[in-house]
Amino acid sequence: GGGNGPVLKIAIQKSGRLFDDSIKLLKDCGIDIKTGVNKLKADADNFPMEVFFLRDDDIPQYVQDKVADIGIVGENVLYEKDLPLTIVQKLGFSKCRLSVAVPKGEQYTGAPSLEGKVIATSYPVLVKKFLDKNNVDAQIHEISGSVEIAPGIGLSHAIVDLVSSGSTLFMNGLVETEVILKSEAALVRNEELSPEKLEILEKFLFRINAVRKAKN
Ligand code: PRT
Ligand code: ZN
Repeated sequence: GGGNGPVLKIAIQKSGRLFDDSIKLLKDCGIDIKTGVNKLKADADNFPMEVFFLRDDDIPQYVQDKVADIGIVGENVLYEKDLPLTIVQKLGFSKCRLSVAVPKGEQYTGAPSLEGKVIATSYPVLVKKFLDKNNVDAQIHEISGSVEIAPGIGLSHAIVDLVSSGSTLFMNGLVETEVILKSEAALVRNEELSPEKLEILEKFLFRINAVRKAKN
């Protein structure tokens, strides 16, 4: 920020589970930004970086479209969007898993147990891939939130949703039966960055690695 030189534009989540750790990562890297309510973007004071605050779901597309050069997003969202973006660095936070869960007491011996069933999920692309890989024919019912209530209200036989502690599943009488994907926050980049931007990215990555090494 500040000068007229090239800046690296980074997209991070506006608020939610990725926000605090994304901001902390920048801070630990010595990059000072002013966050504010309803701010869409902010310049770093002491590093050639501009920060965009977005819904996590929009981050892969913005990086793909070069609105942002790099972004921090969960692997679950990245793979669901299925865009040709490269992970530059996994970041070790916001860890969770995308799992199949069924009502307690229901049999589940593997993907074939889903044959002919209805599965509620917010991750239709990843579920479809999982079903196809296992040659299972099932109906995917896409819902955007509160997936865990679907079996209880008769909407589906099973769900595929993100799990971290497992308490949401437990409270809804569901049991996690198979992990489809392990996920954590990742730094992604656009494939076609200018040499100047790549140089800034290298500096940023160097700092990220120093921070991560200091923690281990
Ligand atoms: O507004 P915006 O679209 O940006 O945010 P969002 O509401 O879509 O996402 P947000 O902030 O909830 O999550 C952002 C990212 O955090 C996800 O894409 C994951 O990569 C990661 N993450 C890590 C999680 C969880 N852990 C998690 N537990 N995202 C969601 N959950 C939910 C899950 O969907 C379920 O409802 O938490 C519940 C389960 O948690 P447990 O602890 O009860 O198992
Ligand atoms: Zn989201």
